[in-house]
Amino acid sequence: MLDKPILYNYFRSSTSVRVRIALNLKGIDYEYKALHLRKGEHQTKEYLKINPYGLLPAIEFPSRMILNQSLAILEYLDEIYPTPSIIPVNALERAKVRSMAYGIALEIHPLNNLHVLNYLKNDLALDGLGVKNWFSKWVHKAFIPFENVLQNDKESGLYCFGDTPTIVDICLFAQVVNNARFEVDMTKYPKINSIYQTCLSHDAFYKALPKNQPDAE
Ligand SMILES: N[C@@H](CCC(=O)N[C@@H](CS)C(=O)NCC(=O)O)C(=O)O
Repeated sequence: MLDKPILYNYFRSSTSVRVRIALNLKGIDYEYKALHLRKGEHQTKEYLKINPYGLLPAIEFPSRMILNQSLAILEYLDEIYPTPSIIPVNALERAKVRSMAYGIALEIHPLNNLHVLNYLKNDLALDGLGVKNWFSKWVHKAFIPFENVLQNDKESGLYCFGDTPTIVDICLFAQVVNNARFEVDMTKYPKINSIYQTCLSHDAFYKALPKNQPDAE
């Protein structure tokens, strides 16, 4: 038996940021196991035994059960450690929060993942500016309607859904953090920016930032 969960992750990985926030929110102590994405440490034989898809993060629980896919991990953590909850209890509200989180996690992240950007650079010979434009394009495509929804939704408050953090804020925060590296123009998103600032002032989010991790460069 391990004495605490092991999080296989990388300081800059936005899907790792998501899981770190949830662990912090729920006060779960964990071992930080860093794998360097740029050095390909997520593709070693050893790590492929942990996550056969070769993606970060993965979490190994004291029982030795291993989970990958950040959203599945967030949902599992919320079921096992329900307080504070990051997904509402009411079925319709749960669906709404999931739908908003997926609007970021499924519509932006997969298009802007490291292996996609590497393919654009190495196989399609896109230069640095081209890659940045690609990255921004998919962010804006989802952020424009997302901002609009937040501005008109009576349920949005200090956070995307009400006044406490949910999986939507977790996904949004991680995405906004990632946007900075690609110089995405964030001037048109006042509500997103205000929620990001609220998150930033929350310890659980702040501690999950790339710069606060042991492998930060
Ligand atoms: N849908 C997965 C995506 C995981 C993922 O793609 N993680 C990125 C880091 S943010 C990764 O490992 N990329 C490695 C690569 O693209 O080669 C999740 O939410 O966990």
